[in-house]
Amino acid sequence: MKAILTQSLPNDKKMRPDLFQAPDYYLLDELLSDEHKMVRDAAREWVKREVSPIIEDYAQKAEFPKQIINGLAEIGAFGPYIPEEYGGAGLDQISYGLIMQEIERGDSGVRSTASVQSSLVMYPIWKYGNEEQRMKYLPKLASGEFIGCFGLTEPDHGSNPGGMVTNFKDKGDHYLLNGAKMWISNAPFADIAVVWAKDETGRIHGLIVERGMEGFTTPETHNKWSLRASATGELIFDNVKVPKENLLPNKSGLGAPLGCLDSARYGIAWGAIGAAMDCYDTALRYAKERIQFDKPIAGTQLQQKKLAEMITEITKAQLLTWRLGVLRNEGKATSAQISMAKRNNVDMAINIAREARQILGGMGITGEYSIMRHMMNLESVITYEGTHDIHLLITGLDITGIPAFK
Ligand code: TGC
Ligand code: FAD
Repeated sequence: MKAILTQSLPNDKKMRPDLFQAPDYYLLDELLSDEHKMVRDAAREWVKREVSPIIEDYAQKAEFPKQIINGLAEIGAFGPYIPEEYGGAGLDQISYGLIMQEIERGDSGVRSTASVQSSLVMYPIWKYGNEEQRMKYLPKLASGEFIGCFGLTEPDHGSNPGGMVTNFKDKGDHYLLNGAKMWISNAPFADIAVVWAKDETGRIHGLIVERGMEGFTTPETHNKWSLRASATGELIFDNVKVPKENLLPNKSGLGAPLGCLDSARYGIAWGAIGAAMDCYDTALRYAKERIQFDKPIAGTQLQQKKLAEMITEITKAQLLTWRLGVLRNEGKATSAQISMAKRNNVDMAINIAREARQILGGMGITGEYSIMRHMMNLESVITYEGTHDIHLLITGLDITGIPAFK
């Protein structure tokens, strides 16, 4: 192998050239429309051109590459399924999924930024906001002029967001917001935050909080080993005066934020396939080139077992997710079906990343290849938007009718 060659390159060129070839073992392209393929291919090319060459460097620096925001907007990653009248791309759920797959093939942190913007910020404004709020925020979010974040999780309420303590009081001409959110993607540089808080009766509502409001701060969370190219932070509300017109009027209760999660979890189910495909493709190419004991390691039964199981799991996940996309297009997908796909696909991807890393031996731990970065990223993906355990309990509840959370 010529592994040593890239060591003399500047930091921003340290990752190997992106030679990605997408696996399609069951000819799933035949299930896609021309529009799906066009949207997917545009995102794929953009990731190759704009993300792959720089992402390792940004992950090493633990910095979000802000220069890609315009490109994300151009490929339709901000509001893929939001109607065009609000600046969205007006695409269907399969196209949305394919965009997330391609972006996460590059990096889960970049997909996070797109997921949060689309499903956790634009979606609630579109679905739960009034027309004035839609016109004020959605076009700017779609173009990337505004970046948003979503504040649900609190220091003492992660898996159980219904216990949140962040609250607001009606002060006549405004609301007074107090509390704190943590682990919030995009928080350090977001222009607006969709924040979930309880009113004086304990009912949960969404509020749009804008950067610059007095008492609102967004300290960055440092020292992450995962999602290093995504900015994570806290949202602190210290007597923040929120104008009354910033309350999302059309839905309240815990079901409102959870409804946004359905859309984001669906995107993650597709995204995880992208990360898995990249790990598989990298490992397959490496195994065919790497010679040990006078033959390619791809010619050994042990490595073939790993590769064969990877492509099997990817193919199963592709089929599951495509079907889920069809159900979502028909308005028939349930939250529990989405949980199953998120849980299965992220678990599939993390296992593939671990196996692929082993196929690369020592080279697998370096930043010359994407695998270790995917593996570390997926530790967040398996935790956020509902942990692996919580999604299992959601399936358990769905099939037995008995909640086992408490
Ligand atoms: P429960 O009593 O079951 O439900 C309360 C109300 O919500 C409704 N509901 C849903 N509605 C829409 N979509 C869903 N997926 C829903 N799940 C439940 C439910 O019908 C009920 O409505 P109503 O009208 O009867 O009041 O609530 P619970 O308190 O028992 O909790 C259930 C549980 C544990 C499943 C839920 O709290 C949960 O999903 N916990 C996980 C929390 C989570 O996923 N947090 C994610 C934070 S955001 C994030 O991680 C972003 S990362 C982004 C990135 O960087 O990509
Ligand atoms: P906990 O809820 O404390 O869970 C700890 C462990 O206990 C887990 O293994 C869990 O599965 C298990 N557990 C919990 N309850 C049960 C139960 N009833 N039965 C069995 N086991 C249980 N949140 C946002 O609101 N917005 C964001 O943008 C956002 N971005 C994030 C970005 C990153 C990088 C990370 C890491 C998190 C992000 N989150 C965000 C928060 C994320 O959603 C939470 O971390 C997640 O919901 C889990 O909450 P927790 O970390 O408090 O873990």
